[in-house]
Amino acid sequence: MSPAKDPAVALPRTRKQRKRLKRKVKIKAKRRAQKKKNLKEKENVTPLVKKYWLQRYDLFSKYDVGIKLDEEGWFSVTPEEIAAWQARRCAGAGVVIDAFAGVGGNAIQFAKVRNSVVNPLACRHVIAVEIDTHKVALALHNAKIYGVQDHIDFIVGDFFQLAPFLKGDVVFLSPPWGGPSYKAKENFTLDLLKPKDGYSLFKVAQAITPNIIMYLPRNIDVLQASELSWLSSPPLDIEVEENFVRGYSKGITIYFGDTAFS
Ligand code: MGP
Ligand code: SAH
Repeated sequence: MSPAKDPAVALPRTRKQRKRLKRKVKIKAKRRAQKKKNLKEKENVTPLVKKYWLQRYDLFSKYDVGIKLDEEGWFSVTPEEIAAWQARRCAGAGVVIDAFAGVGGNAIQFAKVRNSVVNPLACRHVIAVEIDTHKVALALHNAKIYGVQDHIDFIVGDFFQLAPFLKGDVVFLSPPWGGPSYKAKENFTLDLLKPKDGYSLFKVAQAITPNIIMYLPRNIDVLQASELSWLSSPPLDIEVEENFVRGYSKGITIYFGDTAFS
């Protein structure tokens, strides 16, 4: 067999074969570069962030496209699978207010549902409120990666001050839980939420709409949180759901009003 005919040493002869080989080489080089980038990144993350960095693709499936987070963003962002589920749960809502938008984990998924073929009317627009200017910049950047920036209005400000001026069909509340040390409490009560307790927060949201979704710690006092539904007369419908990623519990979502059993 001549060397040219030996498949082991055969060189690509047709244009198509050459193109395919070029593409393969490019992909391999890209993978190598990404691996190198990841190793460098791993060395640079703070000890606190390391655990969350290892879960980066659960947080944002498009992480490698250039997602950016700050330290609080790393430990607070809602994992993508959970955020996507919560977004699907408020199908039919025209405007969703994400009161504590962080680096955009939830806002992006709320805005994405709009493009859904299954329900083209779902979650038309997102109003994303966030007090930290830097986080808003990160959230906008991340929203661009997912191509949903045109469906989100980012507002820099304090939700408690802005609430009286906001209109929406659903309010989503994922406030700070006081950092990763929230787990130290056996029973996480509503007064531990930041910057204000859960009752005050709920009342402020309720003035906008009874359709409220709260993302809370997995050690939340569920009975106490469920009692928020009694702040309305008649009491709001309520549904409590535990959220898992890869079999690990990550948080509890409570749906009130029309978002319950939707
Ligand atoms: P975690 O318990 O700190 O991480 O957060 P993990 O990987 O479950 O660690 P383990 O050691 O307990 O197994 C779990 C999830 O809770 C995060 O992915 C965030 O979605 C959410 N979360 C955590 N914190 C501290 C906050 C917070 O302050 N606010 C909000 N809204 N979400 C948070
Ligand atoms: N769901 C978000 C994470 C929210 S973490 C995500 O998936 O990315 C809670 C966020 O609330 C933090 O980013 C914090 O800066 C913001 N925050 C704290 N107090 C606030 C207030 N009064 N109004 C609006 N945002 C606030």
